[in-house]
Amino acid sequence: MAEIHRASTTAPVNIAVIKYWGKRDPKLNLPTNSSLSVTLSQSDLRTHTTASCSPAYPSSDTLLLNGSSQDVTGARTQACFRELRALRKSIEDADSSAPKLSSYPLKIVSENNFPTAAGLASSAAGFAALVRAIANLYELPASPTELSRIARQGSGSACRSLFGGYVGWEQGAAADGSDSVAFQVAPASHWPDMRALILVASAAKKDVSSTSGMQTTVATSSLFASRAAETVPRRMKEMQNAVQDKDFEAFGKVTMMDSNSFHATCLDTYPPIFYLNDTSRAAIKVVEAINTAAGKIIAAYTFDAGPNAVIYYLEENEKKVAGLFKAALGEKDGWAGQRGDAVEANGD
Ligand code: 2P0
Repeated sequence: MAEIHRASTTAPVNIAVIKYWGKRDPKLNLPTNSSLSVTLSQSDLRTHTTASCSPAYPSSDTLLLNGSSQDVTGARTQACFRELRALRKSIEDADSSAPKLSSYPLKIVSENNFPTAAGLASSAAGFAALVRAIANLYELPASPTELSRIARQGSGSACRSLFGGYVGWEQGAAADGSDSVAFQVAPASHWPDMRALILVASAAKKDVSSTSGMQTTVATSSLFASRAAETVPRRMKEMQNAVQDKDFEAFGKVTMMDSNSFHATCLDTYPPIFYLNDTSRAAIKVVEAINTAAGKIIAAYTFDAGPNAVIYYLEENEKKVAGLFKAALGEKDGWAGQRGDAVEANGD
């Protein structure tokens, strides 16, 4: 029987507190601004991926996501496969006894335990897991930084899911994208009492995909240029300082203001893009009420390309934030909550 080589990994969802929105190079997923995220790692917000290859497999590569067959002929998936195969090929060229895995068809099987394409960064965890599973299969000595450069080509935000804790993505300047990689701002252990409450307002697929939405924003929004050139560079520094100093008030304020700024550029896009809905706005009001009652910022909301809210808070304020949220929104508004910690990415 022909041999089958196999490796598995998991990758966590990351939720940006400084948002990536806009590409200067759509082919390589090179962004118009740097971004910063917190890696969430509750057990049910991960992608689990097994990569295998065998000379006995049918001739083309395959990808199964949550049991359904996916197209792998797209340029992004192909870019990841091509880069990983080239790295494997260099191992095989240097060592004639190494199995010729790079020439075998790949079979990728992935499972998400959260709504796909509903603004919960499914593509981030998905491409991060795909790239690391194949890197493990090929026994590549690649660093997380190197893997982040490859995963970025699958989906921009995926590069941030190769690290744990607090993670930046440097926009870089090189035309080939070699310096557009993720870096760890701080491990989760640096600020371990950070918590995230995920409020799922809708698990439906979003109307406007991030990829097309951000291209329309770059082409039409007049707010966008100042966000990319001035607002985000300033906030990247403020956010890194807030994380280093474990200053929740600064972290929370920048998080909320950057979410607002991102959604303002969406509204400023023509035709406008509406990701927030009435339920999202109700969540913003609850956060404002919590912070007003506390006399300081103890909760911070952020929204990605969809209506679902992520609320960051510190463990010491669990009752005041998560407790109050459940009481205020309850079941009637259709929110489903999930609690998570900021933890390390899987390092395997
Ligand atoms: C982020 N988002 O920083 C921002 C905030 C959505 C809003 O990264 O085209 O799926 O695959 O590079 O990574 C969503 O964009 O876009 C995203 P592509 P991606 O998390």
